[in-house]
Amino acid sequence: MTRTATELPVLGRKGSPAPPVRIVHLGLGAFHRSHQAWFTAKAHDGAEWGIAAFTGRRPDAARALAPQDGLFTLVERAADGDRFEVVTTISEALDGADTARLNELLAAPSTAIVTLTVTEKVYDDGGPDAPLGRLVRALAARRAAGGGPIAIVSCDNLAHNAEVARAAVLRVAAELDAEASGTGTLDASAPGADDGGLAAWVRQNVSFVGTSVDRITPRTTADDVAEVAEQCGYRDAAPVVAEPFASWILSGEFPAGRPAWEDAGALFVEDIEPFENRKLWLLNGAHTILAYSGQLRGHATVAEALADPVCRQAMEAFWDEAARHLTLPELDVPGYRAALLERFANPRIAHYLAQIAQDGSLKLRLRAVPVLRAERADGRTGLGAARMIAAWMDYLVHVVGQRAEFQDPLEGEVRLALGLEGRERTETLLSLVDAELSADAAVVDRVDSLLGTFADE
Ligand code: CS2
Repeated sequence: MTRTATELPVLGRKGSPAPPVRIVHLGLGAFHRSHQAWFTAKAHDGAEWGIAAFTGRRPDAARALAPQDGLFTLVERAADGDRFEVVTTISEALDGADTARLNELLAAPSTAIVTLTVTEKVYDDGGPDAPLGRLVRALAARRAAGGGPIAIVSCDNLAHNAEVARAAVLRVAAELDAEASGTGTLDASAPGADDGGLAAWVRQNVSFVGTSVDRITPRTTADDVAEVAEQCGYRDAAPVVAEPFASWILSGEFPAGRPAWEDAGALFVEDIEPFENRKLWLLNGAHTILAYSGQLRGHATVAEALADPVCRQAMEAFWDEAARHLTLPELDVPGYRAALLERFANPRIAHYLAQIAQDGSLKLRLRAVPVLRAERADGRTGLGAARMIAAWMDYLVHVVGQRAEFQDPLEGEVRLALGLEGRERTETLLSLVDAELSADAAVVDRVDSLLGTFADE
């Protein structure tokens, strides 16, 4: 006889100790757990590398995980069934507002790594309560305590994420230095700025590691929670569902050591850029084009959109274009594309297009613009990338027409642009994605001519 969920024991460590914290993570969400926490669990020395994971804007994930000692179930959802695994590497699940604990952990020499999944837009936000502000204050605590060198590993879907993270951290550090010295704005890049100060300490002690991360992780549903209770015989308030595929490509130094992530298939490379581009353009770019074209044509998930030949052709046309700029043989673009088709078609993963459609202006900048620019530089039109941008515009018009919500870091600007009409609207929306492209009349005309491509017949 099956027991009701409330009679089941709660998932927990039951007295066995959590692994010692050596990694601090900012951005405790489903992706961190299906990816970095899982890679760490798979490393042969994973038991020596506990993670203290802090939430971002909302403390919910910490509230759900703390009563179960940081443990959670990873539901690996393959086309032919689910596999369940308890991931034990999160030693502490903490509210991001707990900066006292963050400072304490970063001050400890035993802390060797900070990983970040703070989303693309956060790197521009240096306010003191924003994750980066908190991180930089915690680095100041490490400096004061003589905690020693450390690696910061950005796991966000950004090109050059190491450099972006470095620039953001240095900017905030220079602001703190300026505050401390009361001398107004200190130029962190000026000669002599290295004489003492936090920014100088960061330059000497913090290694920024670039990564390309990949694992499709749709939002957990109430059905997933119920399934775990039924199949595993315990209560887990926060399981994570992910596809079986997982990839992590990294480049950079770990001055205080790292887990043997290669045991779980992580790849360490010298030059990460071609790998970043492959992932951002082929996977994320395809996601974005499917998200807009698919919703315009009445689909809800990636698998549904892929099954629609109109969406699939648009995606493949974009792939053909992007592939011209992914020329390293080891990128194995044909193999990567074939694997993506299989991953996207996984009928048991409900990956919602609405989730992917969020933050479009920023995602297009990373996923469509580089391909469009590269095509233009080679004397071609960049039709596939332009179609992705046009689909975003049509989607926004549709959503706003329905008085539905949309999420974008430039929401205010987007809404203003949507108040315009015709080519002017196209040009203004395009300027929010890329100012230079919007100054190119041929690109504006091209995008404008592609509006309506995915109108539902
Ligand atoms: C998606 C990504 O939501 C999105 O924008 O494209 O989250 C994607 O699922 C992951 O990068 C896969 O690794």
